[in-house]
Amino acid sequence: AWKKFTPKPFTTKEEFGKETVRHIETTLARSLWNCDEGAAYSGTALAFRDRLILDWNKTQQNQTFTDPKRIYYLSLEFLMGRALDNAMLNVGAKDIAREGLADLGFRMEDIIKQEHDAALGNGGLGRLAACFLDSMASLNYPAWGYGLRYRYGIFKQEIVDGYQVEVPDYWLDFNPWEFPRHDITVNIQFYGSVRKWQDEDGKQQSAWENGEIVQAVAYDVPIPGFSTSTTNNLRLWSSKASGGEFDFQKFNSGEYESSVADQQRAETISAVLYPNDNLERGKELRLKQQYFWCAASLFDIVRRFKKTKRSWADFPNQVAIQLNDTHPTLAIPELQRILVDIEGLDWDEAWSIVTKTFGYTNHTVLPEALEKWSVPLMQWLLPRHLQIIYDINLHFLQFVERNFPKDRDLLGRVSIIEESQPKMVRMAYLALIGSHKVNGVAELHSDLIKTTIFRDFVSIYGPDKFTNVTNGITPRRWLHQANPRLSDLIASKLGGHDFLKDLTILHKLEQYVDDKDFRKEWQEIKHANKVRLAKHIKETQGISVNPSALFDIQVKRIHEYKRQQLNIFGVIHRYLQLKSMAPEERKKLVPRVVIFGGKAAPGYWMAKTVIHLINKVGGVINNDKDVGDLLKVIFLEDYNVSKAEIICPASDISEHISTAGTEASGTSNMKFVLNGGLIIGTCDGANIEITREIGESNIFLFGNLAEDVEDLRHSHLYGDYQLDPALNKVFDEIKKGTFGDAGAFTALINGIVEHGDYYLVSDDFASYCKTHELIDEAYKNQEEWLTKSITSVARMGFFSSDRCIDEYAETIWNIEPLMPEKE
Ligand code: DL6
Repeated sequence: AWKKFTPKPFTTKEEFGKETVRHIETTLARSLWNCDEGAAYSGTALAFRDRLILDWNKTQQNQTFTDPKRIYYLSLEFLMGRALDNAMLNVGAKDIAREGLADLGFRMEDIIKQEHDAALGNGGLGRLAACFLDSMASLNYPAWGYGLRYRYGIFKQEIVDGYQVEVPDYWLDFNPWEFPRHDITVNIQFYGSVRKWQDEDGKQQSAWENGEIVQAVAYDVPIPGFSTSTTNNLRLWSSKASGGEFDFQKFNSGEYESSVADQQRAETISAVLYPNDNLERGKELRLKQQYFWCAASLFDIVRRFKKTKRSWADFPNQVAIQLNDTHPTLAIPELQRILVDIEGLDWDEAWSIVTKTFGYTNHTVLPEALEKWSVPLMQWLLPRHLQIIYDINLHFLQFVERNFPKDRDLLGRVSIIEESQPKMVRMAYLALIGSHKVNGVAELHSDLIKTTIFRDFVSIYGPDKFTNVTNGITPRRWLHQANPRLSDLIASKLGGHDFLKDLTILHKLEQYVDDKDFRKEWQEIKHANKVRLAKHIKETQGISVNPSALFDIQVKRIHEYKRQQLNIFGVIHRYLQLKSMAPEERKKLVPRVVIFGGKAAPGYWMAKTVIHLINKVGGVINNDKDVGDLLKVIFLEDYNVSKAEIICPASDISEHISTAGTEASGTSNMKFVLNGGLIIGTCDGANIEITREIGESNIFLFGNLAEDVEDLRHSHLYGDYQLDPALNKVFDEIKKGTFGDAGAFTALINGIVEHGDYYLVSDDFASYCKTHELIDEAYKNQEEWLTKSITSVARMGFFSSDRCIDEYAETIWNIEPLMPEKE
């Protein structure tokens, strides 16, 4: 049914060409003879953007007139990647554009590469938000994303001498995908004081006054749905000094420097994305960013609601707000402030609206990632919000006391305020208390939050407040766009590309698992994708790799819990074994290319040490004549979304090897399997559900289980700790200086040998290496491997972000799709 609503954006290549040339000549003021790939990209992007805007306008108009309940997705990160390819595929005119560009003398692939990634996120959490935007638009949900328009996205990573070096990512030189809305601004207040008084009815009133004002300016990014004209909006806020460029009064009175400084200070708020993944640092500017974005977004949401003239009680029937992690938690006291201080509602009435409006998604159980803000900082920056938080806490603790009168300790444990020095505001508790639903992002993770960080709250609210929504990925970007040949092969068997709208249809592929031609083509596609990656490696790293070798890939943020160190120790172990073999024996080995990619947070020294070790090991192994093609180690510089689109289709095996219980879900595991790669993984996050869907025989699981982790950690510290002997040999080799300055890796080794091996590297090492041997054996049987690959893809239907968004819509947001108006 969706098809009939979909007007094609360009029906002929001539029409596309005309529009593109018009933009090159007029919008860009370039003459055609001087049109390079950059200009051709810009012209193409602008031509597509025009079409998106028409759909965007219609969608927004339709939403305004119909006034359905909307979902607002608040995320401090949106890791969008490139937009042009996505826009062309979603509106369905890529082939026409390809022909039109060819007529102008350009190759589509070269034009797509001109675009700078929009990298406004760190990793999985930000990319999940981007997949959700795609799904919400594709499923016609009336949805808006709200985020920050960082001037600098996640840093660019360079590897110099084996070390990570960070380079700023200024991405806004030319960004055709955003629309500045200079008419949509919000004044945001910081600092100041709270005035309290009693009104004529004796009611206590509060006003937040005398603060410093910064202006939020809206930038809108159209989000096209796939094969539908629904085009939603992502609104990103940019900060600006209030009252224009700079203070003219100061300027005129000779205070030029200070007037410019004020302007710069205001603009700093949206300047940079904090580059931490699963780690909170408690920096004042970060808290400012959070409030700035929450306040601007809520003002906008409330303004839109008020235009409908509905009563406040209707607010939760019209508005659902999802908090992507605790970063937007300040939206809770902010809405309460708007309702009580500005709109004059009673506290209880307001609080009932607030809690019905918000839902909170937790993305981690790692203690170092749980946000806390110091009370003195909050008092200084947001004095009224701190009072409101204290009042929320008071009401909540009174409720707990009534229900658990004999449990004094419980009050301290669940209080929003941690009684430390200084006192801290526990943001996860505030998010939980202010929301009607709390969800984790994979089954194990959703279970774990109930037994660990939120255990007491399950007793207080009962289990129904907690739910699970297992993550998903958009098959449009992660199959159709990243792996067009595989998408087309699947379509040729399933009678078209409908599976991109309903991924469960993939199950029909199992019928073809024995079809010889189909199998052959499947294998050829995988090989071609490996050749494409090998070419990228040669161009960027200067290293030749054999595309017939087994490609073993681990790409994700570098973090001790994700255990890239386990992988590189495993590589060293393989290398030592290989070196100890006679040449004839070596011939029997399966050649491997082990590929790493990912950024370490700039201040995360241990993660940077792991990158350094990988590069040093690569330097030795890749140049060892005994090894030749049997083992290569590659560290791909500056991993990002557009590189992931080349990498994911090219794996034979990918690694998802976190210590059990630490990876909330993981989503690259889904991307790799959907592209026909098998995985080696621990029983962690979504690996567990992937196993259930695709079958145990199609995945290589290893390692200790989450339920045993605590005991093992305890035994390391207090029991008889035995280091794995093979791992010990690996350490001896590092200590000998085989991979350069041994001192550089002392802390990494000591963390395992002397400081309790928190991430259980030694406990899992034997089972990890053994499982890699099984992988080598399995890879020798290419026919069976191929069967596993096809079967796994056929069973991946569950992991579409469309399923995930439908679950949120039904169980948390209570919203319905709004079909686009008929043409
Ligand atoms: O839910 C998206 C993603 C999960 O797939 C990862 O497993 C999880 O580590 C990540 N969590 C975070 C949370 N930290 N912060 N900030 O990024 O979420």
